[in-house]
Amino acid sequence: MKPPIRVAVTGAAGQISYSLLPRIASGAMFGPDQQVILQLIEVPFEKAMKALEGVAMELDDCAFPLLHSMVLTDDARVGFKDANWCLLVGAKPRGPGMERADLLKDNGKIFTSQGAIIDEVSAENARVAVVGNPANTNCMIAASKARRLTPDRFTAMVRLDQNRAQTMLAKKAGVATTDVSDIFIFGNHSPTMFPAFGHAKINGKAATGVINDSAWLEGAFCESVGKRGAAIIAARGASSAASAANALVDHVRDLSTPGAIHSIAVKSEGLYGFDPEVWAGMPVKTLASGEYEVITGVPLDDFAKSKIAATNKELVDERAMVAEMLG
Ligand code: NAX
Repeated sequence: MKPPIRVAVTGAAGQISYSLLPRIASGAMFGPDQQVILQLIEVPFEKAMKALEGVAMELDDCAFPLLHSMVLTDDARVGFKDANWCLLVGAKPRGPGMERADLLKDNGKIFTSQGAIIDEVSAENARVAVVGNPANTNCMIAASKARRLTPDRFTAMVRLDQNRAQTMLAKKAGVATTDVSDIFIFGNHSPTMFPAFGHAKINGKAATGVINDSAWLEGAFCESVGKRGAAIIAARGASSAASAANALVDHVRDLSTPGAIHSIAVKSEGLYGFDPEVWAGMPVKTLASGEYEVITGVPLDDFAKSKIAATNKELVDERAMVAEMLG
């Protein structure tokens, strides 16, 4: 058994965390020989902290062999102290009649503060994964507050979009999800993101050839991946939770698995036509060193370029709306 690592989770009493925390404690995220200390962070309200106590009681009742201990706190300085991974799930939801700009600003305040505190108190080389929406821009804001941790330590989650796209391609082709590979997500975690089907493979062959329906790929497929979150809300009466938790398990596990090829949102550095300063979904490969590199040279046709231009514009607009919070 490896010595325990510290995993901080914000929004720990929320619905995604309710699915996420048992997966972390059972070893799905860090492997079957990695003990974890869960540092669970909530807002300083009695209702939230009481709910968090209930979640911790249930985790205790699972008697997970890998769960070393838990810290329950409404103080981010305590929650992020010496954390090896900071999973930023908590965010302010969009209320009725709320403008996107207000949502960006309200969440910007949370991620400004959390980015600075993480930089100050987390472990050497800590990693941050942002789920709370608008995830890409929240991640950019948090990273902009860091002086010690480098921008590559800050990633946002687009893996749910990748997983959704993978299953939709598999269903269309009548194959197993494991037969589909190399489906990458470019851009924002929002309906503008682009699932780059042109590069996807089904049993090693070009998905475009196997499916042979470009109208579906460019139309219903892209639209369904982009609007899947809204479809879940319409059906379930609540936003994606188990699938979002599962995607975060995949995101973190693949960032710790040398050779894994997957999509994460990272600082673009100008690749694939994105503004250099925004955090955009990109294909990456995890290296033996534990770092990752963006996979370059994915060919993009005019359709792909136009989709990337649209999602880039949204990211640039979001950046402009929170400009005064950066740096
Ligand atoms: P819930 O509203 O169930 O839970 C959020 C929790 O975060 C609440 O318990 C709240 O008290 C807590 N919280 C709020 N501000 C906090 C802060 N400053 N510090 C600590 N805790 C804080 O939402 P849930 O369904 O769990 O979703 C969480 C976030 O994930 C939302 O922003 C949601 O939009 C986002 N999602 C992102 C996805 C992605 O793929 N990137 C997909 C799923 C989800 O929509």
